[in-house]
Amino acid sequence: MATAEAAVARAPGRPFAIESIRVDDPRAHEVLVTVEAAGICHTDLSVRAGHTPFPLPGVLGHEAVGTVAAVGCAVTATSPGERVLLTFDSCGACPACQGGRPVRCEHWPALNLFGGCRLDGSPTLWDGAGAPLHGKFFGQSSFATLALASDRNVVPVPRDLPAEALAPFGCGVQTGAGAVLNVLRPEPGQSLAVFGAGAVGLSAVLAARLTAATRIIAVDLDPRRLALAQRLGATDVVDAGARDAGEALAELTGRQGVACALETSGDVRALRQAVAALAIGGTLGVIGAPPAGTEVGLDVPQLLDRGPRIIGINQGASLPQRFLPALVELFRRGRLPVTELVRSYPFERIEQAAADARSGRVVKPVLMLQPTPTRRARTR
Ligand code: CXF
Ligand code: ZN
Repeated sequence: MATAEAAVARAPGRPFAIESIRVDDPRAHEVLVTVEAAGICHTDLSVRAGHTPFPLPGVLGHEAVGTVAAVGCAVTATSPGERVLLTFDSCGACPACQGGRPVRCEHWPALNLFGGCRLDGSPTLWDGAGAPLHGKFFGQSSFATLALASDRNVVPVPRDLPAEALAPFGCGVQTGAGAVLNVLRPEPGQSLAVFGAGAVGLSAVLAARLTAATRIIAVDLDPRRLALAQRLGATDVVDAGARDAGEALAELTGRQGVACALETSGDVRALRQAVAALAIGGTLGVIGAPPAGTEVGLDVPQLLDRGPRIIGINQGASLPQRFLPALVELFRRGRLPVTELVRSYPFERIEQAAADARSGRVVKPVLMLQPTPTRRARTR
């Protein structure tokens, strides 16, 4: 059993509380990681707000980078001292995992969202009074100085790259970039419209620049985000607050529509617009998650006439052990400049970081979990 500092989400709507907690020793396939940096994703805030079900009190955090502190007896994928990214978890044994599609793991919800404990029901975290806390959020709960992950959701990563840029690869960057590079795969000369210029949408724009798509159109309500999208490689932007996005996209494409679209905002109006924006036979990837139970209507004759494909995409349909090293190498070579999205915060400023994510002031806040030498000196 080890001691750590964690941001505990005690109850829906309550601020995070930094507390000393206890973390269980790694079992056979588990990996204990000293967390350097963890990104804040809107899913963390949605759980904290009580909109996405994960049992509280618990520790959130699901995109991180750190160093392996200890491994269970059956772990061969990594060893103590190695730097790793933390990403989503999967069981490794079900047909989807065996077929190389861990995002479709039959235990995905239990391992990543609703469980809050190991699959066998045992807790992994306890608070200072010895009461169990829910952990294993995305198989990690990395808003803590120590995270208990598994040998399937850690991916080795080089030591010479900045932690604040690496942390978001485990969810946000992988989700946006993977949707484009693994699923939509725009062909030469095709157009892609990205609805929502947050961390996921902008990662999709960055990835689209690596393809031969000739039009990359960002759609958002915030002109500052659209300016950023343009700096990152969008060829066109649509301010959906200022004009009708459907009409704007029709104009931009000579009324042909876009071959590929990606909905990252979770707004059903944007989803309808994205379907309507598709060219004949076009493909829409749906990433943004509205509240559970949300439905949208379909114009059935239009479906038959135009043959759109609508695909739900989780975590960029990524096989993390293969995809994340490739993305990190692209980052190293300056071809995926995610640093533009990131702002780092000391761990204890988690509430400010969360507020900045919610207000849209910052695209991707990243918490720095280990005190830097100057910060340590200052607190002495
Ligand atoms: C989310 C996407 C929306 C449903 C819950 C999981 N993934 C990452 O944050
Ligand atoms: Zn996420």
